Amino acid sequence: MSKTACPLDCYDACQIDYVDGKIKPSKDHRTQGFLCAHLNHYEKENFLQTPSYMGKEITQEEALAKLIEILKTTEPSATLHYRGSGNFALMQGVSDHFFASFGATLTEGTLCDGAGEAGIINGRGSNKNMSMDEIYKSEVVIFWGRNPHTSSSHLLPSLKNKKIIVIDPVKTQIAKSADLHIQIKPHADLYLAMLLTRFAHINDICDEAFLEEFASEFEEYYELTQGIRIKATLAEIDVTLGEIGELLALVENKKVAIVCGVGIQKYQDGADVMRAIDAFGVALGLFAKEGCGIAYLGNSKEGISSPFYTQSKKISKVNTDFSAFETVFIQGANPLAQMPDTQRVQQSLSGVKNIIYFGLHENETSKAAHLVIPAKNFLYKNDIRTSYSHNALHIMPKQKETKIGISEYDLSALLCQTFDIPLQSEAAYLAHFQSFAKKTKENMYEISREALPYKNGFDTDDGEFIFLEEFEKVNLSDETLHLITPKSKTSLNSQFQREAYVYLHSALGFKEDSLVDISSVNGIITLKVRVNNDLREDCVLIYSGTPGVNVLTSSKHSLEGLCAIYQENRITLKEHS
Ligand SMILES: Nc1nc2c(c(=O)[nH]1)N[C@H]1C(S)=C(S)[C@@H](COP(=O)(O)OP(=O)(O)OC[C@H]3O[C@@H](n4cnc5c(=O)[nH]c(N)nc54)[C@H](O)[C@@H]3O)O[C@H]1N2
Ligand SMILES: Nc1nc2c(c(=O)[nH]1)N[C@H]1C(S)=C(S)[C@@H](COP(=O)(O)OP(=O)(O)OC[C@H]3O[C@@H](n4cnc5c(=O)[nH]c(N)nc54)[C@H](O)[C@@H]3O)O[C@H]1N2
Ligand code: SF4
Ligand SMILES: [Mo]
Repeated sequence: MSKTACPLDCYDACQIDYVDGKIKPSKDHRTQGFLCAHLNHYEKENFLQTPSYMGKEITQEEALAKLIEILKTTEPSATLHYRGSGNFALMQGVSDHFFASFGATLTEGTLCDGAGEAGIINGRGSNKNMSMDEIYKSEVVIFWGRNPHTSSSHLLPSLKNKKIIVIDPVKTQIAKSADLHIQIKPHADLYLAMLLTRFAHINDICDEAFLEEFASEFEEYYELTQGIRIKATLAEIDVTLGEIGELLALVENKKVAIVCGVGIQKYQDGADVMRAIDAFGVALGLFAKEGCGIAYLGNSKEGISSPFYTQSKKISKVNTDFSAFETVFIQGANPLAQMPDTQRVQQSLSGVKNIIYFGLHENETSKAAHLVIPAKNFLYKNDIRTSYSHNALHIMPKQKETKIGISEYDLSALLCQTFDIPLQSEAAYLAHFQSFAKKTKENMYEISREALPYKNGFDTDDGEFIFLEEFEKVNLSDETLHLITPKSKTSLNSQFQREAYVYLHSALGFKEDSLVDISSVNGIITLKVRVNNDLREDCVLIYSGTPGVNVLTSSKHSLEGLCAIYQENRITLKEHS
């Protein structure tokens, strides 16, 4: 038996026992003896088997020779390395080292969590996450724009004896059994967070000692919350005073975890939304106390320095101008499905002379690529994995050999050798990453991070939390519909079993299986309807990974955090004729 870890882009980062050629769940306290369906079916997946050039199958040697020829005949300044936003283990970064040293352009920004992270850093000075291990110790868990049955299933067993609050426009599976579900209007969380803070103060349940020590500007912030008209705002965001009272009664004097997901921040002002939620946590004094805190999608590389050279010109991952390059090398990403504003992406890629796709699966991007190079999956290469929701570091040794595909390290080593760029051995890089963790038990390594961050105050200049001083008014009018585009249970973004439907409340009048034209300012798509009354009447739900969904989304950035804003655009519907 050998220990390894799930390589998929998921909060849980489960540990695996590889036994007799089979993937089995580890019994460690986080994985708890079960893996989700993605990994249980992993080895039956359709992985890319053969490299191809211009649609014709070629050998691995020919593919690598072609890659070298392309790079030799393109100016480095006309070469772009586009790597995905997902967290697929640390050795993915080795190709950044080659491309940056070569003089290519790399990308910055994110399709994922950047707006929320910017909000956290604006308030606290850094992004130190509440780990899953602390959530286990909480008495009350608030799932705020996070869907644990889909994206954090390993939190579920620990929830049995806790009070559960859900703030989500969708009646998710966890909402159905929660003690309180606030089925809020999308994009209304900043108002709710500010009103909760205001009523926490009025009801006298704030942690005054904590505020005095670490958040002395709280009075000014309270005044800002007083600028919100209560009755009109509650009506606008579709929350009642009763729900606010119930929430505050549930959290009073309890160990509370506020578990936020990316759902709250897919908007231009996503940073401010997160910061207002953080401020509510500050008011309750949820920092540096066991079982208390605010969990978000943490930085999986917190406390780990990169051994790779990455200094280069960088352009945004959100609205990348591919057309400015002659050669685009795409790794671990499917931008033609997952980037916002698909029509723009298609246009921008259409004139690129050499599109190279380096990934595991066939998808929209591999089909548009001139040169396709299959990667090796985690069972056939050495790697190391960290998580964005806990502090484990999992070593992922190669389990078996294959002639199919090439690892990120081997590809980079070949390119570095060809272009005379220094590169350390694979073992040296793996040892570098491992040096940031301590062995705690047989086969368990933990990164040296504080269990209860911010014990000595926030990481701001004076150790105090910095509250929002102003905020943009959000247009929540009901003339058009809100797009909700969350994660699907059956796919991991565009990998695995992808969804193909638009989900609508029956009050919108569309019949099951009918076709509907869905439009936004960016484009129009047609999808089959699934009627679902767990949605609000003002929402249109299309899961991430659904082919076509990003025709509807905007390639503008969040105001802070260089992040995509998948839910900013409003939607109109028409029966397809
Ligand atoms: N099965 C599965 N697991 C995954 C993934 C996957 O594709 N499939 N993707 C992985 C990745 S890349 C990520 S980033 C994580 C993200 O996983 P999560 O953080 O859970 O993010 P989402 O599923 O996008 O959204 C979570 C919830 O936010 C709600 N929501 C949407 N808009 C709003 C809003 O305005 N306000 C509030 N309060 N709630 C809102 C949605 O209804 C949804 O229930 O999941 C990872 N895990
Ligand atoms: N509408 C909408 N769009 C979204 C989102 C949303 O919620 N709604 N979510 C956004 C978010 S949070 C994210 S993170 C992005 C994700 O979007 P992408 O980063 O494009 O991720 P995936 O769709 O998961 O595609 C992953 C690709 O990486 C390849 N791959 C997997 N493992 C490896 C490996 O080990 N090596 C190599 N070389 N390749 C590998 C797979 O074959 C696949 O092609 O999508 C974003 N787009
Ligand atoms: S829950 Fe997440 S980490 Fe665990 S097996 Fe599934 S995809 Fe992998
Ligand atoms: Mo993500």
